[in-house]
Amino acid sequence: MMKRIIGGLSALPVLLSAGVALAQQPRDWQMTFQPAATGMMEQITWFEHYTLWFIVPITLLVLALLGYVILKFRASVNPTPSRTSHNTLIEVIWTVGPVVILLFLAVPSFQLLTNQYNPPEEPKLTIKATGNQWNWDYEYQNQQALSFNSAILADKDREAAGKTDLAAYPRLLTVDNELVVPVNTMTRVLVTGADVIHAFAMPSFGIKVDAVPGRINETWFKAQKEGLFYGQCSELCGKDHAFMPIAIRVVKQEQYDAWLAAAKSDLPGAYKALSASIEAEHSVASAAN
Ligand SMILES: [Cu+2]
Repeated sequence: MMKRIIGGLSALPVLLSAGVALAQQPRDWQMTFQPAATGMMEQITWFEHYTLWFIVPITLLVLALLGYVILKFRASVNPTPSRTSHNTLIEVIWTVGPVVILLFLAVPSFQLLTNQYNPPEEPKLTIKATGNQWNWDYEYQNQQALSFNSAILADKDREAAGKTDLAAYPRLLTVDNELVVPVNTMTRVLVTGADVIHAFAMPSFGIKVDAVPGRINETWFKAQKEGLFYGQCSELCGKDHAFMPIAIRVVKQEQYDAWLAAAKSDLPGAYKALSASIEAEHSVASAAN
């Protein structure tokens, strides 16, 4: 077991560096969050690290105290137990200490929560995501609306969709039609459900919001990195809950504009042109390396 853990740990940097060129998705033996692609996820990651600075020492302290008590006060070396039942100083310490610790946790926690509910700027793009059993409907609420369905890609359709590379298009996460958004653009997401409660979640963006039938929940993100990002429905929603992935492709503004213009009349063609444009860019980049 230990060997497997250590093996997994040593493989981590390799996996992480391999991940840079690929899509952002869960990895084998992943011990941490996925790398942040938004400022919000950076804040969440910071808060997680910060919290660990409290959790780890407290756990070690309690473990050490327990060990000390178990050894020092075991029956065999302590035949006549003390009858002490109160110690004012210790009682003050173990009341005030946790209160102070909770304050240190509460302040940044509420700050984070406030930031999540207060987008720093007006959205430039609004997308409505509707959860269905078991796929998503996306609606771009621009001057000219665009809407389409996004469902898990069946293995038999991989070839036709040009998504045979399992590293970039993994099983259970790849969809037929990705959500395409421009990089560094304030994006508002309106989330609702058509049948039962689903949840729209994108780990590397730091967003997760319930899709509740009959009401609209709102969240936002501003993706700072280009790439393909994977999330999943995160609310048990029925037998195919595990098969309604979310894929967001973050591209350059020009690529987004071209995709959007083409998508209105020819959605598959728009994706083909977008992939070609991204691939051309990558081959230029790797040639330059
Ligand atoms: Cu669902």
